[in-house]
Amino acid sequence: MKLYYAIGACSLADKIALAEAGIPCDFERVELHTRTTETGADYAAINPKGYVPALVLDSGEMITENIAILSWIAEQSPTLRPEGPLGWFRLLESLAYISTEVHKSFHTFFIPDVTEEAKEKARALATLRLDYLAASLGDAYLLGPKLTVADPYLFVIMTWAKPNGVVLPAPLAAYYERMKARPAVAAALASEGLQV
Ligand SMILES: N[C@@H](CCC(=O)N[C@@H](CS)C(=O)NCC(=O)O)C(=O)O
Repeated sequence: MKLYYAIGACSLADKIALAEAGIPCDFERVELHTRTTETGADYAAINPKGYVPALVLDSGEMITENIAILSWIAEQSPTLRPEGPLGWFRLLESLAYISTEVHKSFHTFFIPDVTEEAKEKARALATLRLDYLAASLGDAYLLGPKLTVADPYLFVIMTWAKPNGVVLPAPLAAYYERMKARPAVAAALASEGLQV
């Protein structure tokens, strides 16, 4: 199995979730500017979407999109999804919110030459989305007392907050430190040379 990733990108969520699940995986770095991988391969030929993450299974089949990859990991490792009859749907609800509302609200910061006015609007939107999560945070993690695959996704997006002037609400700042202290998270950050 191989995860195509870029340094500090949302693919870090999948790397953390794979480690938390104990699923062995190889990693190949993608240079997003050139769409080539560290082995010199043409990434666009591997994943025509051109962006990370992409997970190639041992069968050779490829899964893209964080929601799909993280759901696949949760299916392999049921401890990483919430329990109860609505557990699976709570997970999808959470992944969808993180992807389409929180992740998307940070998109502006990665557009080259974006105006300060656009950044200010993006900060306001990101804060609104994070405020909702701060208010609905579970006992220790997003969906309750135990970690699910939604947590690494939210955590990785939160690593982009400070460098872009987005202030984390207090409950999320504490949650951020809790996540950082997990060995799988610390190891994944170190593997990409990140200090967050
Ligand atoms: N819809 C995709 C979005 C993934 C995404 O935004 N990837 C970013 C890194 S966080 C990327 O590769 N951007 C480079 C590009 O779009 O060219 C998903 O949720 O997996």
